[in-house]
Amino acid sequence: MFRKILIANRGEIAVRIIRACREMGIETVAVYSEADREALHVMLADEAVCIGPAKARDSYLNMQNIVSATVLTGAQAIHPGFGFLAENSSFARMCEDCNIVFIGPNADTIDMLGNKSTARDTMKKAGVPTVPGSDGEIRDIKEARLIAEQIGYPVMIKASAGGGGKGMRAVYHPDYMENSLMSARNEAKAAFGDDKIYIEKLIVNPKHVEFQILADKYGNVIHLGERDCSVQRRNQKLLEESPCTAMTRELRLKMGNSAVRAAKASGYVNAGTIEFLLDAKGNFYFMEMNTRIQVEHPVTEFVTGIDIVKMQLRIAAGELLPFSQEDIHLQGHAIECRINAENPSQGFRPSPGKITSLYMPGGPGIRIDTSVYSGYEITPYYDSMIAKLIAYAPTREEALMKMQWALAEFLVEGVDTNIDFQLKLLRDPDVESADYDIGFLGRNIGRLTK
Ligand code: MV4
Repeated sequence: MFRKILIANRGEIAVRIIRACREMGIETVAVYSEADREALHVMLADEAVCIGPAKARDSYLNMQNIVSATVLTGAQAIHPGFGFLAENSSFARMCEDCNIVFIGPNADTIDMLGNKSTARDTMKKAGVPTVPGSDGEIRDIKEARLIAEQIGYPVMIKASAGGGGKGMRAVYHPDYMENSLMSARNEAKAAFGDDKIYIEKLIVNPKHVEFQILADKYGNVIHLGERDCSVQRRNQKLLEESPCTAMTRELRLKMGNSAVRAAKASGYVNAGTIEFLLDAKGNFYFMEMNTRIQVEHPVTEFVTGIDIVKMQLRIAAGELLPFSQEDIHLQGHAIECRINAENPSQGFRPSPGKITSLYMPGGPGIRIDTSVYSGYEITPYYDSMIAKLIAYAPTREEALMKMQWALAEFLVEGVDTNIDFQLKLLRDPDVESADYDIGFLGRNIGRLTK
């Protein structure tokens, strides 16, 4: 096992990784920008290195400074967390070249899965259900029209280098194909410097159901069940839960097998997530594979009893998975609400500032992953998430009620938060019945932000 690792991230995930390391007797090195001098992860780590000014591109995205800090402190491995460099294959390759263990999949796997079109083709070959669509990229409008006629409208134009919805356009009629194709290419070019696109059948009102997988270096791959992440706004998740209420035993078996097959087909190692679209008839389709630990991982940790971050460290250190698929049993129900310093009634505008007073809930089945404290100054440089509140109980009804009471207890003064919005969301009949899909929030946002 590593003697010392460097955490190339900040905020609550950096604190989460430090906690896992401490319990494993691994020394920790934090990196921080000049704006994060007072940050919690800097205080909790054994060592801390300032890697640059506030702007992410000069600090948390500064590969050279991060690798230098790793070499200077004698850390054997880097945990990238999520966001920043977590899915950057050049960074993973730089670590490999400098004989530093990158805690995640190798650079080639990140490259292959980062290209949404090659990822799709890989999954298709592996027999993982994919959305009907083009074989690889679309060259011109003629080919786009042909493919769309073959699969039938409505279709979805997607950017190969994409993800997160950028460069994506739904097309409901041939007359709109040319303009949609052009605007998708322009957006993809602007966002990723790559305007390649592909086309899929549009799946109407699906759920976003993702499967957590763990894969060791010896070809052993298991899944840890699913998370329903359909409550999203502009591809930002707000609420996640496990298990997914639309899941049946046989559907979980089929989707779980597909997730494992997807990981094996991509030579995946470490923790990863396979995202599926699940339609109302129970058909599921591969959407994307995320090559990092996810924000919502605590939901899966509650229902499986497995510490996913510790598993990442053990896999990266070359250990065999200590369990097989038969050992994984989901128990109870977990719900996560993301607490953001933002103002939902003003278009979710971020609300940086000093937290003048903070009271966080607790009690049986309540977990809070956060890096804020009373007196902490939330800076405008990074994302607005200040805490993840997770509620766990034997049934979904109890978990929902526990979450509502915890949100009602949660007190943050000095900045605006989305706590009241989350409370309204949880009381919504469609959320209470779990009868929601990816369009739910878009359809109800007006009523929920009044
Ligand atoms: C889709 C889709 C419907 N049909 N693909 C959104 C970003 C990226 N993850 C892919 N996304 C979608 N791909 C087909 N063929 C709908 C979405 C989508 C979505 C997916 C999951 C969660 C939220 C979403 C919000 C808008 C669109």
